[in-house]
Amino acid sequence: VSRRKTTASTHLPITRTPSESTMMKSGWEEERYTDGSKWRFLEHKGPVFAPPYEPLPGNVKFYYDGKPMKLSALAEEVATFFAKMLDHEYTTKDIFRKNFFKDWRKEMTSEEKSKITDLNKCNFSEMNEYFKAQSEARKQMSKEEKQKIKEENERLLQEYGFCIMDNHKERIGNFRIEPPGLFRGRGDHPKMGMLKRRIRPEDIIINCSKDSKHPKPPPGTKWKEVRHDNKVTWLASWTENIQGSIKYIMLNPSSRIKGEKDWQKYETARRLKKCVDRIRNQYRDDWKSKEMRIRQRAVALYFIDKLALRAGNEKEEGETADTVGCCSLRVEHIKLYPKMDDQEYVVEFDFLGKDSIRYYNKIPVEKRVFKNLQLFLENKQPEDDLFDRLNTSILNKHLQELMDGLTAKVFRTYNASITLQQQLKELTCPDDSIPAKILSYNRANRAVAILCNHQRAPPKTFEKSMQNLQTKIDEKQNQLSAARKQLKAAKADHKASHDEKSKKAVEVKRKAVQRIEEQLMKLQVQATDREENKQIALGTSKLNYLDPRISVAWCKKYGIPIEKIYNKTQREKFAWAIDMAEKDYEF
Ligand SMILES: *[C@@H]1O[C@H](CO)[C@@H](O)[C@H](O)[C@H]1NC(C)=O
Ligand SMILES: *[C@@H]1O[C@H](CO)[C@@H](O)[C@H](O)[C@H]1NC(C)=O
Ligand SMILES: *[C@@H]1O[C@H](CO)[C@@H](O)[C@H](O)[C@H]1NC(C)=O
Ligand SMILES: *[C@@H]1O[C@H](CO)[C@@H](O)[C@H](O)[C@H]1NC(C)=O
Ligand SMILES: CC(=O)N[C@H]1CO[C@H](CO)[C@@H](O)[C@@H]1O
Repeated sequence: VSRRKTTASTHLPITRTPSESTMMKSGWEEERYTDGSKWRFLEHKGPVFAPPYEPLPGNVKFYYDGKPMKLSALAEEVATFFAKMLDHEYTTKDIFRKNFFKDWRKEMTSEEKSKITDLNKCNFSEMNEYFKAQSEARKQMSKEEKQKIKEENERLLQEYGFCIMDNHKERIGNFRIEPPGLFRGRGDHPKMGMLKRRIRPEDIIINCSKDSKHPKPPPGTKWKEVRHDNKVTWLASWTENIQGSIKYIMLNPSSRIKGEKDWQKYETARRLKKCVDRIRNQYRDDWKSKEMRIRQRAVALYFIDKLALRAGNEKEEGETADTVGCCSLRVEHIKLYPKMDDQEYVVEFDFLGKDSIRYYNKIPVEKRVFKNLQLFLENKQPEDDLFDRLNTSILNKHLQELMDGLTAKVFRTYNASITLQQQLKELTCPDDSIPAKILSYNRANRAVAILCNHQRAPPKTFEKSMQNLQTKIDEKQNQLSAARKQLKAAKADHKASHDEKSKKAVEVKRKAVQRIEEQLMKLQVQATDREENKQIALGTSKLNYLDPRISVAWCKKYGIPIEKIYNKTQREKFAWAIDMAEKDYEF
């Protein structure tokens, strides 16, 4: 029996239904194949490629060393990527300029190459002006023109945005291939400025079933390969040239198969909850081990459990930005304080984590952990590894032995979800108004985001929007005192005359005061929420670490509309949970 509805999948009358014997039914999902395959039938139209390059009009010139110079189409295209970014800080950075210039020269004709030898002599300002004017023109487009673009997008979505997987029509997540451009990367990425190449049909591997209508490559081109691998769920893949990583076209998060993956993730975290005590006891024992490698592993595991640190990159980091995870921490990233203020055994962490986000934290640890850390630091230089007998693959292997499917991320998911559940229990007052309850929800969410180190820079518009809100609050307060005065006057009037008309007037005024009080409260709650949210990003934890069934169950319990917690995209992603959460779901 199907328990699940999604906005995107519609049942199609296709007769290739898998036979019952190859399916098992468990939990909410409709069908899963016992032989490890993900589908029996897969049909789609392939990706939508970025539009071809349109050469610049003749009057827009590039200047080299003060003189106009006509570039070949390839060189001109790459130059426009730089010209478009001219106002961005990136184009002033040495690494960016160096990488760009090196890759740009590869696209030049030999004549251009011999002439253009110094980026500082290149003048892109006319090109930059041209793109600015174009973007301005796009903003000024008429309603009809905008409508036309919207219709074209809708047509592409209808044609390419869906596939048929078994007997479902499913939304595809990212069916458009990113246009070429210059790689940015986060933080001080050593590859910033490099040319992100145009992806062509010849780069694409298509995955679909043998007996489906295969997608057609654009006229005059060929796919790299068409394969029929039903052990995977991607529809197309290619290798991007900057990091050499494989990119995939996948189903939308709202699809059946993505929902199942999400569901499994939280089920794994729930399994950890059952055995976390055993794991904790074991790593505590291991702090006393005679073997250094076991002690290091046990201390790292303690950090992952207690601080929700990431394990670190399995690949050699070398070429990418200098970010670290637990296993790759270096001596320079921690400081030990036997005593700090009124706390003992304090460890101070300061390093750049994933996406170059700074992790800074001071926490007291257990004495045995502290002594071990002192031991690990002995005779080491700042740039030496803290855990010299440990790497990410060793740790991950150990986690697998502790529990099937266990990774550092499962600890994050587990701690995030259980923290949300505990916080919701603690913070929600049944008698609160709906806005106050939502504030409690956001506070619980915030506790998790802090745990996961999901910081953000305060938005540029922060002060301004707080001021606007404060103005609104002041106005409401004035309205309220005026309304209260009117109520008082009406009461006095009623006391004097005792007639029906004045009684009614009191009622009307009383209601008005009540309404304004509610509006004021709503604004005040909003201001508190926004202030507390200044430097915390709630989205990542909400989307990736919090079991949505906890939120859904909370909403059902307190009669909060789900729309107050999840926006449209989030509701699509969590359709599986919204549809199934029991009233009293416990993580
Ligand atoms: C670049 O060219 C524009 C004219 O297209 C000129 O106004 C500007 O001064 C030039 N910039 C430099 C740094 O030479
Ligand atoms: C989650 O992490 C916090 C912060 O380190 C820790 O204090 C807490 O004990 C953890 N909770 C659970 C249930 O693991
Ligand atoms: C991790 O350490 C083990 C044992 O020392 C070694 O065999 C393995 O190659 C290392 N892996 C990485 C990715 O460094
Ligand atoms: C929903 O919220 C996320 C942030 O969590 C945001 O990125 C997304 O654009 C929002 N979607 C809609 C439809 O508002
Ligand atoms: C070339 C390529 O795309 N290979 C991938 C095929 O799919 C498997 C499973 O998803 C990947 O592991 C390969 O890297």
